[in-house]
Amino acid sequence: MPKIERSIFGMIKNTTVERFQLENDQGMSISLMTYGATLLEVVVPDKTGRFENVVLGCATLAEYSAHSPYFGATIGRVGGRIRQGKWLNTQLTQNEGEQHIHGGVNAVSHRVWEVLKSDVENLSVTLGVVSPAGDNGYPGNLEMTVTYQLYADNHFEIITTGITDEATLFNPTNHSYFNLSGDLKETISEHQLEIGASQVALMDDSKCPTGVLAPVANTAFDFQAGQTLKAFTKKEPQGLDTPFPLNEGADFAVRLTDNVSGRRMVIETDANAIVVFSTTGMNEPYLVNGTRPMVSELGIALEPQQLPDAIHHDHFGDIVLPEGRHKSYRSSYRFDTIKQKKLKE
Ligand code: FUC
Repeated sequence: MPKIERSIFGMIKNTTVERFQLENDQGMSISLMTYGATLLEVVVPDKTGRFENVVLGCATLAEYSAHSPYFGATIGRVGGRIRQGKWLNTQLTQNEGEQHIHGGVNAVSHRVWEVLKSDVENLSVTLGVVSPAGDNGYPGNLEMTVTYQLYADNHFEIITTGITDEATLFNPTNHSYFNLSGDLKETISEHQLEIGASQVALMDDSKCPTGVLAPVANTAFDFQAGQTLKAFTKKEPQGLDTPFPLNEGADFAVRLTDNVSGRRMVIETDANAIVVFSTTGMNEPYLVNGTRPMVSELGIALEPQQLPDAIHHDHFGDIVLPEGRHKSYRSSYRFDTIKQKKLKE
């Protein structure tokens, strides 16, 4: 029987943070918490049927609030960088050099969300938060919700909505880092990465897009037929921290495959881009999932969102949320395994 287990994950400033674990009939589960509407765990079988976790996280709430690089967090109001934190006459918090990033300081990724609904019939949990007018400089009281829903066929969806009482910016994302080896056995260097993008957004030294969308053909950034991260970093040693505009009508945004465990994940989204961050060079002293220190390429963040800094480039899509208009984004994460090679008889 599908089930939802509700428990207490921890306390932050006298507020209780709850954890929900959703499990389907096949034994796949996802866990999330009310702090940052964060995805904590995704447990899926490998090709031999072994269930293991395939996302990066922290063992405790204290670690999430102290140093998590947005592991699994819901990011809002706007994911990625906004050049100089400027939108017309509005000045947003400049929290990365001169730029604004990931909604600013103590944004919704670092707040405790309210539980709006836990529905065992549909295996879904909906959380909500209000970002008050003036939050990190943004106008309008913005009401956000995030719904996590797990399906019987081993896919889950994240639906994020927003509504405001004064025009504001809205471009949320989920910032999960994946590692399909299972329980962080290997890094992701040998994972095969396919991206449904014939173009890539060029960036300057500030990591903000210049506005140019360049063809990937005959460059290292061509992931259309798939390549391992290792093959990519041979050509581009700094790794990926890169927005890819998705091809219209593409079957998928991203397909990630680990040949060793046989696990495969396909992301589909109605956002127009995927930001890929390969954690290359990210060696940190803290433990991931309470088990091993953060090392380069321990996980890959795949962030479905409208192209970053869209507000400064008309062809990047519209992220202005007008007063009273309800906006919703949906991303789906589908898991299966590739067939085991037939052994000769
Ligand atoms: C991604 C990147 C940033 C940053 C953050 C933790 O979204 O674009 O560079 O390191 O994650």
